[in-house]
Amino acid sequence: ADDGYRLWLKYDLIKDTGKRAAYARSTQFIVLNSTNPALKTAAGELQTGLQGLVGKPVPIVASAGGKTGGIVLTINPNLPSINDEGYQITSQKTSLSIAGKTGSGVLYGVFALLRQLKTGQSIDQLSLTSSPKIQHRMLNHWDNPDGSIERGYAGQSLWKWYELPERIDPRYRDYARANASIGINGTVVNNVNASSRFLTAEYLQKVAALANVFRPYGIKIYLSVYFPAPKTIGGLKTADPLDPDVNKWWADKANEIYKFIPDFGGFLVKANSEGQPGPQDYGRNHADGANMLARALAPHKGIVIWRAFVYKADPNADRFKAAYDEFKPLDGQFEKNVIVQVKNGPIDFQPREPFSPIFGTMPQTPLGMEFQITQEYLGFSTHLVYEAPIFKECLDSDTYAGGQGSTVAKVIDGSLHDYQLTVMAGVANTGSDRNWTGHPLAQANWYAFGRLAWDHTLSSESIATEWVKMTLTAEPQSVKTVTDLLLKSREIYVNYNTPLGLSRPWTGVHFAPEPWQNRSSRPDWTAVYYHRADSVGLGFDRTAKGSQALLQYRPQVQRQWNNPETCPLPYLLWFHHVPWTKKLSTDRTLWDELCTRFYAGADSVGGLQKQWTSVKKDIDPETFADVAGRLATQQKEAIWWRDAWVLYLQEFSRLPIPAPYKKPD
Ligand code: GCW
Repeated sequence: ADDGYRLWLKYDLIKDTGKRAAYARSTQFIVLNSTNPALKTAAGELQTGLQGLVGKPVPIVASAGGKTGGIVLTINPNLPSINDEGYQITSQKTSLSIAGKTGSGVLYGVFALLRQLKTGQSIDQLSLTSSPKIQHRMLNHWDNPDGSIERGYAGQSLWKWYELPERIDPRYRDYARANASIGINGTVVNNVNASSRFLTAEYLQKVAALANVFRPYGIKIYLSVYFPAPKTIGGLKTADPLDPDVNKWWADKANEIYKFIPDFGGFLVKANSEGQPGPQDYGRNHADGANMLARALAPHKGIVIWRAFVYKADPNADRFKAAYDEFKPLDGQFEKNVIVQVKNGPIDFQPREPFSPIFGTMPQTPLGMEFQITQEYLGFSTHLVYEAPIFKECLDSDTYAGGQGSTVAKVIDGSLHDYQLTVMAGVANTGSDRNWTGHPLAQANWYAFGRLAWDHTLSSESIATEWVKMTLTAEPQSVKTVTDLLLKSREIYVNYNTPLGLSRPWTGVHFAPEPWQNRSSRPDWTAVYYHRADSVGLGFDRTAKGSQALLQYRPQVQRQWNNPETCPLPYLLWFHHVPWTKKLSTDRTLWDELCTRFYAGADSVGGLQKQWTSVKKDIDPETFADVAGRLATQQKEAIWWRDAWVLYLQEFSRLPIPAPYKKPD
C-alpha cells in the first residue's frame, strides 16, 4: 500500500524463479571488514536489498573464510581508472566484488548492483566501472523556515525545524537513501530567497542534526545565505564585501559553522536578483561578493555557489541578455572555490528554452548547471512532464566554444575549459506528500536528474525504462507503454502550453494561462513583455535588428537561429517576430500552425490517458488511480490553456480557427 513512499527502492521478491536462483548463488553473504561509515551504510543497503529481492537472509561477515558465493566490499585508494566516488563491480566465478576508492564509491556500486538485479540483468560476468562526471550533484530546496516551499507542489517542507535537533524524523534517512541511490551527494536545505535565521547558532544546531543523518550516505549539507546577514543578525552597519569588519564577520561565521558541521559543503547565493540584496548595493560586483564568502570558507575547504540568475526591471532591456552581460566581464576574477551556477536557459525554466548563452563564454570561471525539477512552469504536480528530455536538450546543445562538439555538457563537466570545480543542481520537487513528489510519475524527474548528474551521456529513454522497472512494473509490455508515455509527455505539454518557442514567465503563481496580463510592478513581469503579440504577428525579435540577444552566441549557433526561414520551429518565436500569415516549413501559416499545435497538444492528453488505462493490471492500484485522476485534470486544463491562448491571440491575428478544429457554432 505504501508503494509511493518507497520510490524506486522497492526490493520485493523477484518473481522469476530462475533469475532469483541465479542471483542467489552469488549473493549468499556480504564481506565487510571496515568501520568506514559509508561502507557500513553500503553493506546495510546491500543486505536489505538482497534479502528483499532474493528472499533469504544474507549475513554480513568479516571474512569469506575461503568460501565463494558472496559479495566482497572493499575500499582501495589505489584503484586505477575511477575517480574518488567511482566504483568497480567484477564477478569471478560465483563471487562478486564491489570496490571503490572511498566508502561512498562502494555505496554507489552497491546501488548499481541492486539496479542490475531489479532491472533483471545477469550478474554472472559483471565488469562494471563507473565514475561520476560531475563533482557536486546537488538538490536545491527552496524551503522556508516556516515549512512552506517556494514553487513546491508536493506538500510542505521535509525539514521539521521546530522539532530539530532533538527529534529526528525517520524520513530524513529515507531521503538520504533515495538520493544516494542515484548518486546525489549534496543538498542545499533552504531557499535561495534566504532567511538569515539559518546562520544563527539555534538553526545551525538543527542543520547539524540533519547533516549527521546524511553523512553516512555521502551527502553534504549546504546553506543558502542572505547577503546582508552581517547587518540582520550580526549587528554591523553594512554588508559591504570590501569592509574589513564584514569580512571578519563571515570568517568568524564560517568557523562557527564548521564547529557544528565539520564537513559543511558551502554557501549558495542569490544576490542582486529579484529584489534580493547583494554586493551591487554597495557599488561592488558579483566577484567582490562571492570572493569575500569564498575566503571565509577556503580554510575549511568549503565552496561558494553564486547564482547567475539576474535581470533588471528595465522595459527596454531584454531579460535574455542579463546574465551574460553581468557575468562575462567578470571571467577570471573569482576565487578558486567559487562556481557560478547558471539556469539552463536564459530566461527562467520555461517548457522549452535555448541554452543559456553564458555556457562556453567563461573559460576561466567554473560554470555549474541549475535545472528545475519542481514543475513551476510545467503544470505543477498535476500535469505529466517527464523532464529528462529538457535536461538532455540543454546538455547536448553545441556552444561551439572550442569548435564543433563543445556541448554544454562538456562545459559543465569541466572537460572543455578544464574547470577544477563542477556542479549540477536540481531545484527539488520533493515535499511532505507521502509519495514525495505529488504526481507519482514526477518521481521519475528526481530520478532522471540524479542519473544525469552522474552521467550526462545516458539517454532519456534508458533512464525512463530503468525507472519504470525499478518503480512501477517489470512486465515488458507495460514497461514499454509507460516509457513511451513519459517520453512523449514534454512535447505534448509544450504544444498546448507554449508551442513554437513561446514563453510565459509572468507574475503570480505561474500556473494558469494569462497571456493578456499587462500590468505588474515590473514591466518584465507581464505576459505581453514575453510574447509580443501585435497586429503584425507574434514572437520576440532577438536578431541584430531586434534586441541582439542572438549575438551573445557563437556564429555557428547564430546561423542556426537567425534566419526565420530556417530557424527550427521549436525555437522560432524565441528569436523572431513572425507575421501571422507567414508560411512555415510545415506549409501552414504561423496562425494555422499555432492552432494546430494547441489543438493537437490538448488532444494528445487523451492519448496519454488511454495508454495509462492499458497498463492498469500491472500497476499498484493506488498509484494507478492517482495518476489516472491527475491525467483527467490535465486533460481539462490542457483545453483551458489551448482556449486561453487561441482566443487571446485571435484578437491580434483576426483570423479564423482552421477548419479541422473549428467547432460548429
Ligand atoms: O523561477 C523564478 C521563481 C522564483 C525563484 C526565482 C529564482 C526562488 O519564480 O520563485 O525564487 O526564479 O530562481 O531565484
